[in-house]
Amino acid sequence: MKHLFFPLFLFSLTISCQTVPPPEPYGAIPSKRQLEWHKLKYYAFIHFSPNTFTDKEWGYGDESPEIFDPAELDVDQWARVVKEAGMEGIVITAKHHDGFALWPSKYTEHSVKNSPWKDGKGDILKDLREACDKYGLKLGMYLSPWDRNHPKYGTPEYIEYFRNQLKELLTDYGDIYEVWFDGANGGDGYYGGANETRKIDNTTYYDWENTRKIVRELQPMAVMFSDAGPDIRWIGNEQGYAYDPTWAAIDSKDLYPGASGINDLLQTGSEGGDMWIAPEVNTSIRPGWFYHEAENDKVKSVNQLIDNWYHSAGMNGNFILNLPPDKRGLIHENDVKALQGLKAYVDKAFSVDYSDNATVFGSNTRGKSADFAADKAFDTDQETYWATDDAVQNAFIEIDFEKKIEVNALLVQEYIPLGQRIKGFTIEAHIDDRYTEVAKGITIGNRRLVKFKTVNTSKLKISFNGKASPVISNIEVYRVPDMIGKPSVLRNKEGMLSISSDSPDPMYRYTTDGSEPNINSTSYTAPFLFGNPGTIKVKAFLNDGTKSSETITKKLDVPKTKWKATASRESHSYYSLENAIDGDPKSTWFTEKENDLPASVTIDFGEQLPLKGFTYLPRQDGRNEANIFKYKLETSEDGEIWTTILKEKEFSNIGNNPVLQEIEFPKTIGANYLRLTCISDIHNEGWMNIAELGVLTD
Ligand code: FUL
Repeated sequence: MKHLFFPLFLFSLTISCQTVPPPEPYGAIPSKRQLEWHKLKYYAFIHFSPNTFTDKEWGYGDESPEIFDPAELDVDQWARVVKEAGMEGIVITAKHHDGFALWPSKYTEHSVKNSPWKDGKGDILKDLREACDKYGLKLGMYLSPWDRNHPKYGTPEYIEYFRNQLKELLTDYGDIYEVWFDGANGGDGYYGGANETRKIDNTTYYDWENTRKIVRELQPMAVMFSDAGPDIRWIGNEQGYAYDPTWAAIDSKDLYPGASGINDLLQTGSEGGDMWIAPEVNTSIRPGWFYHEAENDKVKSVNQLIDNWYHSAGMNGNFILNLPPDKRGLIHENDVKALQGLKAYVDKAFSVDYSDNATVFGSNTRGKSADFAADKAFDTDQETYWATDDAVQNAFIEIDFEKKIEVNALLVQEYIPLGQRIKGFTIEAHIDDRYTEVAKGITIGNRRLVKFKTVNTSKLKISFNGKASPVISNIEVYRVPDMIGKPSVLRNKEGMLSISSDSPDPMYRYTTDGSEPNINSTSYTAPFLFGNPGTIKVKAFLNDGTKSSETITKKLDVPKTKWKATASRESHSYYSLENAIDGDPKSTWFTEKENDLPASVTIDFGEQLPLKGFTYLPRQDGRNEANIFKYKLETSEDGEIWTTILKEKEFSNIGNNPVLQEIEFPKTIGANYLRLTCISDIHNEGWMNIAELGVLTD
């Protein structure tokens, strides 16, 4: 029961409530279909295709449909897992870049109808529709515009094919809430046997205007995702992070199909942008988008997912989390466990809203009307809101708990049908008889979760600076569980291993025999030599050990102590070559930018190593220029005679998802030298970078 601290005005409140008009909308505002989408916050992505069986991220398009054989495929399991995770829908890769259709499309033979699964009589989309209906989930379709299988890709005939497939998806599978058009276009592919590079002009080839009409006609309520909206936009990274500020609007002049180099703009949106195209925050629960057995122990931790939660559903976006089914056709148990962990956290953290029994006060109330009083931001009705007089753009709300309580998080929501109006807010807690600032931020929008240090307080004050008068539909106050930041493990070139974290003074315990560390395991006090290949597991503990972090497992190969690196090209300014082998993922080597390639780096191991493969980590600073796309890998025993191990390979999707690439060789080879040659970088700018180069040995 909410009390409004406003007794003196009660009389005037009741008589004026009939006549006070609501505020006028400000700036760009969402459409009806966008508003429906904003009511969601968390749903699943499913990446499933022949890639699941070939261990690839981007299929070339020449994969035989025969390899698609998920023996235990159970879409009911997917839907159940998704529902139990608290998610509200599923977007499935009906067709990824490899062109393979998960439904028996009339227009191609490259589909499930030529797979052993269900003797070619199966239709994953139909089964998934039924499962979604059973569990009350929405269904969305990802249809890749780039098709590395289709012989006519690059010609107008392919556009017709693409549209025909789109029509099938939007007619045969019930209500579709979201259509996902991927902007990725890598160039080369199988293309019906041509095996060539096909360049298209992204800005015109797909004739989006007319393609979009099909969606509007067949599924008027579906939101469209693409690199150019028109309904929702990419957040500019695949790590699952929106930051402050995140404006829902964006300048339409900067957003067009095929626009590149706008990741920063996609991230922030545009203050005062003319189109409402809010961000969808995407990431995969594993490093890759498709299932890879080698990533079974690299599933995002619960803490990591919680961090994503605050930076997506809590940062004016919706959270789409990818759950790639494995070769059996099931969502892997490790992924399920992580999902359940996030669900348990969210349920616990946001179970008690401490504003529920508080008295609230607004520094101004629109026309002194009860309809717009501060308590409207605390009721359960999302259609009511606290609003101020038009002239009052800076105002505050005070929440009086009437006794001291511990709190550390706040949920704030603007009433977005009237636009995104707030630019700047502060949260203060009443401690020792005065207000102390505990958090501040720039944007709020549809949903903003703010975490701050735990305070013991009887009152909170939230001040808003509006670009127009503030219109706040909801505020909730929480005491969320404390978290211990995960430890990070670094080993430098000399093999010295150090452990750190951003939590205050934790105690670290570790094991090297594969067992789970506990409070009695070896204690870490200072960097020590970790001179051989091995696995270390680290856990941080606080206080008497009652609070602990998640366990970090780090596999370390041979140390790089004796390694020497040389390059075919000069380094770019101060980005020294040593950065590529110093063990620090934050330091990166860049070559000079010379507008041509190849360029290569050679490592002299100083000894012979049994090489099973190599690892490449591109720059980790959130940018992707100079990331290696196509490469050649050679080894040598004497530095003179070289053997080509991998002739021309690609690091698929390394532009959008710059995670560690672990590449296994066809067989183990003894080598004293390794040479990595960059054949092309992702933007064809003629340079390369390496944050860390490593090896996989037996
Ligand atoms: C990217 C694609 O290239 C990836 O394979 C994945 O589908 C991701 C969601 O979008 O652009």
